[in-house]
Amino acid sequence: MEGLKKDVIRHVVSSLGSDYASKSAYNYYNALALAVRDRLIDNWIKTQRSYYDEKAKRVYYLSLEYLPGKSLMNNLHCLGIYETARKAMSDLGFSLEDLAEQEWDAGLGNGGLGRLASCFLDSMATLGIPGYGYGIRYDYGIFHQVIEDGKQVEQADNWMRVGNPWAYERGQHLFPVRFFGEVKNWTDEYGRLRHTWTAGDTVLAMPCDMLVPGWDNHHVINMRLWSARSDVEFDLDFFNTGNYLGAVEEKIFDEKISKVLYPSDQIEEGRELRLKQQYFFVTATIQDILRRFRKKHQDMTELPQSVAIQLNDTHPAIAIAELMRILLDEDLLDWEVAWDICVSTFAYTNHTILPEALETWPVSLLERMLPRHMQIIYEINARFLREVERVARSEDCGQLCHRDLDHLKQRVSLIQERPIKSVRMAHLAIIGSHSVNGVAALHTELLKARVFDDFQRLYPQKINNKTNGVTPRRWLWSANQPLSRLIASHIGTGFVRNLDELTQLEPLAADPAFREAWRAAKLENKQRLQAYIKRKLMRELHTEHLFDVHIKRIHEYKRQVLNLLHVVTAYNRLRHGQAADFTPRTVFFGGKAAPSYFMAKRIIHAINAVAATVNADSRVNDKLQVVYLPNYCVSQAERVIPATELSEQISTAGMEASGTGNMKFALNGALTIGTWDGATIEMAQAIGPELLFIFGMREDELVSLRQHGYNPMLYYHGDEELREALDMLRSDAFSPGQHGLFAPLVDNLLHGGDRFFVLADYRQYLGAQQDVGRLYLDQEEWTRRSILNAARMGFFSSDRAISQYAREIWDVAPMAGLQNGKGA
Ligand code: GPK
Repeated sequence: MEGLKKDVIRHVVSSLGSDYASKSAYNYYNALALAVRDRLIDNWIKTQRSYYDEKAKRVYYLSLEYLPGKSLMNNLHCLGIYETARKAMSDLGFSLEDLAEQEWDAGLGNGGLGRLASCFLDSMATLGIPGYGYGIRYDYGIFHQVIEDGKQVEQADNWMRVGNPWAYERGQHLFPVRFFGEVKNWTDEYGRLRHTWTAGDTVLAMPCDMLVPGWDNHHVINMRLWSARSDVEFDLDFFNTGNYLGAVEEKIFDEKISKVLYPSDQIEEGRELRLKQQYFFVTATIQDILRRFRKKHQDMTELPQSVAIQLNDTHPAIAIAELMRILLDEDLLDWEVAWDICVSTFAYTNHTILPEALETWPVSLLERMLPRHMQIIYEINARFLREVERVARSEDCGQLCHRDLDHLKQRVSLIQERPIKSVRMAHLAIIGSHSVNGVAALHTELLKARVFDDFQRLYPQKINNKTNGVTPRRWLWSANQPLSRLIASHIGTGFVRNLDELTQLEPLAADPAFREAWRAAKLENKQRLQAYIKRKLMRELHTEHLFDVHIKRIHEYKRQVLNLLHVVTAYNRLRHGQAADFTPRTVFFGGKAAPSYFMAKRIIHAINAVAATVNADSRVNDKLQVVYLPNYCVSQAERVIPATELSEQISTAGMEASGTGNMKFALNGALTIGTWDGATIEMAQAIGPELLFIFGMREDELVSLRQHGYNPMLYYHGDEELREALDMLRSDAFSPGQHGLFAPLVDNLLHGGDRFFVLADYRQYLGAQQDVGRLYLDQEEWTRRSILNAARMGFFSSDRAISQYAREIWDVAPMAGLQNGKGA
C-alpha cells in the first residue's frame, strides 16, 4: 500500500505538475490511474513479447464501436489491488468511489454491439487468447443526453478534454490512408493484367493503445484505436507556395475523420464521412496486422494459420476488398490464391435482421472514393455469380431451381440496382468469410431461414450460432460488491473466472438465512441507487417499491411504448380505485434515441410526460412512480442493474437479435418479464421458464398473424383499458396545452399498421405484470427465484462465448501457462 501511495503522490507532482498538498480529486484520480497503468504496462509488454516468441496465432476483432465505460475500478479488481487502493486513497483523504466518479465514460459506441466488443476483449484477456481489439478513437463519443422539458437534448461528449490517463498515443507509428485518385492498368512480365491505385488524398492514422487486463492472470491485451492526423505538416509544398492558411484548413478537414461517432443504432445513415471512417480504420488495421505478420513470415499463404479477423457487423467489411487489393496489387498474387487467403482469414458476425440496418454503399460513391476497391468488388461479384450458376446447374442443386436462376442471382448479387445502384455489404461479408454467425439461437435460425436463406442453401456450413455473453468481472464482481461478497463467502471467488460455479448456489435458495442475506444485498444496492438519484435528480426513491427497469436504446422494436401503456393503465386503475391489490412499484426508463429518429425521440417525450403527471398526482404517487434516467450509459448501468428487481425484455419476438442487458440483470438477481425473443429464450431454457415471466406472441405466430392480416383497430375496439390509455395519450391528458403532441405515436399504432405488434401483446403483458406484482408480495418465493435465476446464468458469460469463437471459428488456443488462470 505504501508503494501505491508513493506512486500516486509522485504522479500528482511529476506527471501532473501539481502540488500534492492541494487535494484535488481530479488530480488524485489521474495520478491513481497513471499508477495503475504503470502496473499494467510491464505485463502488457511481456504478453505481447510472448506472442512473438511463441509465434501464436492472433485474433483481430474489428469493430467501429467499443463501450468500455470507466476503467479504474475494473482494472483495480483485475490486478487484485482494489482493497489496497481503497486504503491507500483513504489515507490520502479520498474515498475511492468518489475518485472513480472523476473518470469520464469512454463511450465509443451506441449500445449492445459496442458493449459486446468490450466484454469480448475482457474475456480474451482473461482466457489468455492472443487478441487485439481495433477501432476508432473518436474525439467525441456517444452524445451526452439531457432531458429538457421532457425532451432529449444532445450535448457533445468531449470525453478527452482533460486527457485520457489510460491511453498511450503513439505519434511515431503513423500509417498512411489514401482516398480517391485513379487506377492504372499495366501488364507484368508474364503478360498478366495488373493494377496500381494512385490516390488523390492522404491522411495519417495514429494508434492510441488502451490496455485491457485479464482477471488475476498477468495477461494484458491491447485495444488499438486510430486517430486521424493530417499529413499536411509534412507537405512542404504548401509552405513553399505560401498557402499557410490553406494548409491549416486542409489539416482540419483531414482530422475530421475520427472526430465523432455516428449516433444511430440499427439505422443506416449512408453518409460519405462514415464510409471514410470505415476505410480509414480498416486500412490502418490491415497494414498493422500485415506488418506484424511479415516480421515472422514471407509467404502470404500462411496468413490464415497465423491470423484470424473477426468483423463486428458489416461496418468493417471493406476489409475484404482491402486485403484483396494488397495481395493482388502489392504482393502480386493470383486472384484464386488471394481469395482463398481472404476467405480463410475473415469471419463475420451479424447483429440484426432489421432491414433498415443492413448497410449498402452507392456504387458511385465507392467508385470515387475507393476506385480500386470498387473494381475488386465487381470482380468478386462476377466470379461469385458464375459459381452460383455452376452450383445451381449442378445435379445436387437441391432447392436451387435453375428456372429461377436469374432471380436467385439478383437476390444474392453484391450489387443491388434499386433504388440506387449500391453494394450490399452483408453479401460481401458473407462470401468473403468462412464463418457467418448470429448472436443467439433464434437469431441464427432466422438468418438461415429468412434473411440469408439463399446463402444458407449455397453454403450450408457457413452460418453458425454464437450466443452472446457478458463479462462477470464488470457486470457482477465490480458492479455488485454486496452480492459478490455474499456469493464468495459461500462458494469462493472461482465464479468470477468460471461462471458455471454459480450453480453451487442452487441449494442455498432453500435456506431462509441465505435468502435474507440475498435480500439485504439487494436492498443495499437499492439504497445506493436512491442516494445517487437524490444527488443527480433531487428525487426521493421509495426503496420498498418494486424496482422495475427498462434501460436500453430507444427503438420501436424494443417497445418502450408497451411498457408505457402498462404504466398508464396502472395509473388509471389506481385513479379509479380499481387497484386495491396493486403492488407499489417504481418504473425506471433510460436510453438514448438516435438524433434523427423522430419516433424514438417522441417516445422519450411521452415517457417523461406520463412520468410528470403520475409523479405529481398525490392520489397515486405513493404506489406508482416513474423515473426517466437521463444519459443512460455503461457506468449508469453498473449502478442501476444491481438495484433492479424486474428486468424488462419486451421486444417484438424475432426482432432483438440477442440482448445482453437481459443477461446482466438476471446475473444480478433480477427476475425477467420478457417475450420469447433473442437470448432471453435461452435464458428461460437454462433457468427454467417458470422462473421468468414470459408472455406474448412468438415469432412464428406473428408471421402468421401478419399473413392473415393484422388489424390493430380490433384490439383497440375490443379492449376498454387499452382504448382509455391510447385515447389519453392522443388527447392532451399528458401534454396540457400541447394538443396532439403524442398523436404520431398513437397513429403509428392504430393507423400505421403497428409494425411491432404492441397492441397484440398488450393484454398478455398486463397479465404477466399482474403475476409479477402478486409474486413480489411473497418475498420468500421471489427471493428463491432470484437466487435460482443468478445461479443458472453461467452459460451467459462472455468467457463461454469467446471460448466457442476460439475453438469453432478462429482455431486459436489460450497461451500456454495461462490455461489455469495464473500466468507467468
Ligand atoms: C445490433 F445491428 C445492431 C446494431 O447496429 N447495434 C446493436 O447494438 C445489438 N445491435 C442487438 O440489437 C442486440 O440484440 C445484441 O445483443 C447486440 O447487438 C450484440 O450482439
